Amino acid sequence: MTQKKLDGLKFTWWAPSNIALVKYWGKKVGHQLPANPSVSLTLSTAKTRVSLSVVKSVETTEDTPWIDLYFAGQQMPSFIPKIEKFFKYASGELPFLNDYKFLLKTENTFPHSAGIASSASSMAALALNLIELEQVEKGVEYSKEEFLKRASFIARMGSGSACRSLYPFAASWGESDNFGSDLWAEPVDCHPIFKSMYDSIVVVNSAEKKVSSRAGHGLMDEHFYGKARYHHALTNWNYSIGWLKEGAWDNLGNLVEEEALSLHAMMMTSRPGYLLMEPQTITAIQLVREYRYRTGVPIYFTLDAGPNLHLLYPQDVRAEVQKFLEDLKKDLGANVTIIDDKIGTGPYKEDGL
Ligand code: 2P0
Repeated sequence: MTQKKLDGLKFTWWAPSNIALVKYWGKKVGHQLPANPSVSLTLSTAKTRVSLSVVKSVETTEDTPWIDLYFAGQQMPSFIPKIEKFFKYASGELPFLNDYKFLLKTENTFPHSAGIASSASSMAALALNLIELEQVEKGVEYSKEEFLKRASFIARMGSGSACRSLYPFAASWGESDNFGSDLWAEPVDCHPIFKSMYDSIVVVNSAEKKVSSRAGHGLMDEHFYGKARYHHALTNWNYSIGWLKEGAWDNLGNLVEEEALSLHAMMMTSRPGYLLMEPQTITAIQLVREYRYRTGVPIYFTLDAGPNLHLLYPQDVRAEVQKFLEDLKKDLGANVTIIDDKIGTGPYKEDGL
């Protein structure tokens, strides 16, 4: 086989995780198309580094081994099937994926089992590397805007929420009447209060998820409240876009709590149903609300499809919230950890390689 263009190339990108304010939960018919638009804040500390090397060009056969993968320095064959499935699908857009063998080295800044979804950050970082390869392969250089949009488009194929991890501060994904696409996410205008916001992630249980996201989304297809939920989410999305721009954090914070509980209500009432909150989740929700009502400090919670809480609050109340978090940790017990994160500026390429 002749030496191909991409042989020996290596790129390394970091991409952050994100936390949805308005949740994506349920898909339209097609590949990773959301049933409703969602909007998220981009995190900063919780992120994934992915370096992608093209090891060699290969003759393609049905069972060509595509990928060698290391996670935190350890060979991790169990991670490969998901990436292979992603590459197979993405090769419709990036045909060069069929012609090479790849070495992937990936690591997270947070413990693997911290209960923080790593699929968003890892698929976003991987997609950025793939678009780098595409540029070389096609001999083009995308504008920054096109580059991120293309990476968002490809990241979505690996994991829906990943397509929102490409942008600084806030991103929206999904069609509404007047904005957006189901195929990629876009940056959203947001007020300075959100750009310096904190997210303290309260990890009450770091075990593997009880239900995979993919299966969870699937439960929405036949859900009795499915249509009502999508309508609710679209309404909430519309409010959120306005409040993000205006900096109306109290309005948005209340909506964010409603969205988290609506997501969990969907899971509790699906067939089969899942109760993903733990007793400590409920205790924390009650303590956060009680603290907010008593002091007026604008701290609001949200949840992913699991028991851990994201506590969001503006920079100007950081000092008093730190004290509250110390007490919260004592109330919740010794096994609870808090990961200190904040809203960030999005992915970046590692220099010096
Ligand atoms: C979200 N989540 O909007 C929602 C809220 C979790 C709770 O998107 O099947 O890993 O890979 O598209 O993106 C998690 O689902 O699912 C998710 P796939 P994904 O962030």
